[in-house]
Amino acid sequence: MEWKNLSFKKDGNIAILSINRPKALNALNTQTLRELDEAITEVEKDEEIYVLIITGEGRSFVAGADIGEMKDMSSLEARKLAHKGIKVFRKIELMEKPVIAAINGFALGGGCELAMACDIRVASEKAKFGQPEVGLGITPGFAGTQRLSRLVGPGKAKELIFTADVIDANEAYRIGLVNKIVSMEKLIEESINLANRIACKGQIAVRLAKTAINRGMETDIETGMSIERELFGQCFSTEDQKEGMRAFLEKRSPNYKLK
Ligand code: CO8
Repeated sequence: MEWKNLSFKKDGNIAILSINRPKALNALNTQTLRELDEAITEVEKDEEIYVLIITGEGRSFVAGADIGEMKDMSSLEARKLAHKGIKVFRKIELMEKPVIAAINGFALGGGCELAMACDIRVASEKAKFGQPEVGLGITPGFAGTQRLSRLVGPGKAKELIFTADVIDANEAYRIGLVNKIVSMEKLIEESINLANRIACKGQIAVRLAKTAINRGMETDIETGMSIERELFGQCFSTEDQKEGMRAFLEKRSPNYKLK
């Protein structure tokens, strides 16, 4: 897979996708969003990939949408770009395979929104987070108002969005925006370790669990519980469920086949 603003690596069942536009601190322009969309489609199709890691090249994860590209946009053009970003990030959120954001540096505006569309966030101690849009005279536009409120609660989300404050990794961890903090040197290694801990489990179950959590978070708890019950039942029509339970009883490691 070849792109201008992305780099891609595959190692066993783990894929690493890096936003690679470091001169602009990996700001998301239309082309980068298009490439990200294509790359996600490829990752979805590739049966060897179990877990995707998204990170950024250089000192930034993603410093937001491209301000140069946005500055003279009409209202219609801005809506179209927002739609594009929302669609790509939603695709990441809804893809069956788990996605880890390995946040190396600035995750601002669209960058924070990209990280929040991933399932799990691992931050380097150098990472910085914020929704600085109101400082530019705009609101967040890639679903930051929605995902930040759901992740850290509406009060904290409003504080961060209204003030445009940029917070460090410790504060992001304290408010529940990231799952853990690691050193910059260990960021990719630790993210791969985490990905491998997921990749050795039954992938049908991992994917159904992701669906159950996502769909459950977007509905009431009764509906969420009935979604879980359905997906739980589905597991029992898979060979992996038989293998997982047989392996436990035979005191050996399971050999999952994604069937
Ligand atoms: N867009 C375009 N270029 C950028 C961006 C960006 N978001 N961020 C940094 N760059 C560029 C700079 O212009 C600079 O380019 P050049 O070398 O050509 O001058 C280069 O990257 C390096 O940046 P700095 O010199 O500013 O580096 P510093 O270390 O001094 O500062 C910061 C780093 C603090 C990250 C600073 O660059 C910054 O504040 N960047 C902007 C952060 C921001 O406001 N992000 C939010 C953007 S708005 C957004 O994301 C909305 C999402 C929804 C959009 C909906 C579609 C319409």
